[in-house]
Amino acid sequence: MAFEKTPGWLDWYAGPSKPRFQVPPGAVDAHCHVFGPGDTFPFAPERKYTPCDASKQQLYDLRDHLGFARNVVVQATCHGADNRAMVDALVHSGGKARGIATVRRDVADADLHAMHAAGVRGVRFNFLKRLVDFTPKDELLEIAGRIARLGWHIVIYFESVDLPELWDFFTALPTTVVVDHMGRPDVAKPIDGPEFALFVEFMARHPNVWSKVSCPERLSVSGPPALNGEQNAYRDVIPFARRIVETFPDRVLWGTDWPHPNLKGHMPDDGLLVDFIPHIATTPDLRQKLLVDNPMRLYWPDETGE
Ligand code: 0GY
Repeated sequence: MAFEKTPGWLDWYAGPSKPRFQVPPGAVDAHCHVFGPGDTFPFAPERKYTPCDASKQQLYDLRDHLGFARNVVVQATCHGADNRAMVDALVHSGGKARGIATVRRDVADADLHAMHAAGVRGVRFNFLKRLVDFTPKDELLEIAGRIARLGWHIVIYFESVDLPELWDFFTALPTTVVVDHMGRPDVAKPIDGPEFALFVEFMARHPNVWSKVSCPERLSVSGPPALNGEQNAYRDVIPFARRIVETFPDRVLWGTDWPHPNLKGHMPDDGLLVDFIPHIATTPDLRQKLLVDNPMRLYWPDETGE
């Protein structure tokens, strides 16, 4: 089935540069997606955007090019609760990928067990209205209770202004909770202002909460290397990400977010995104935790990074 991309859609960056920063052996790209290909794995009727194709082989080629060893493939909203493309990527990864699914209340136990066998280790609850329709909290809590029994965790995606309203719901979740992209702070606001302070407090008070310190290209107002020069790329995001990495070094993850859905303005060179890592994790010890020890503990607890 042929799909027409959303007008203005930016395709992922072909031919990314080789990063100058060498990630430690066994590093995990803990936030990335596959899209289709649409003629094999059709996009969901309820989707809010139609992307370009971004296949598992293209993802794994990027992994090798950037020097990573493993991936965590997060179900993208354009596939709704049809997890076949993501699961297909896992089963063809040779054990080098884990997955985060989207499920509805009607998911069968047998399907959850099959996904577990394929490498799924969590579900994502998404609160961005531009990406998903509303799901009642009681349905999410029911799902949370079921997946907790499998030892899975919950990934939450929300915007910082919504944290006060969602706080009680998030703190009622019975599993490890991983926040996407630091809860999307507004980096034009002061780092010590009330909004980001609330997010730091959220993590400080709840030891089951982790954060991905990903997506400078999505959060930055100051912009990409082309505007700032490589040394200053996304410089406004650095203090926010660094604060989280240094305050919670054992509860942070990093990911490329390839193929970068819904970006406006520019598509990042993934090699330069990797070169951003030493700006936010400034010592070898912090980088080892961020890129290897933490994701291995969460996704491959029975293995050590190579
Ligand atoms: C991200 C961010 C976005 C999209 C999705 O599943 C998705 O569609 O996650 C976004 O548009 O901010 O993490 O990939």
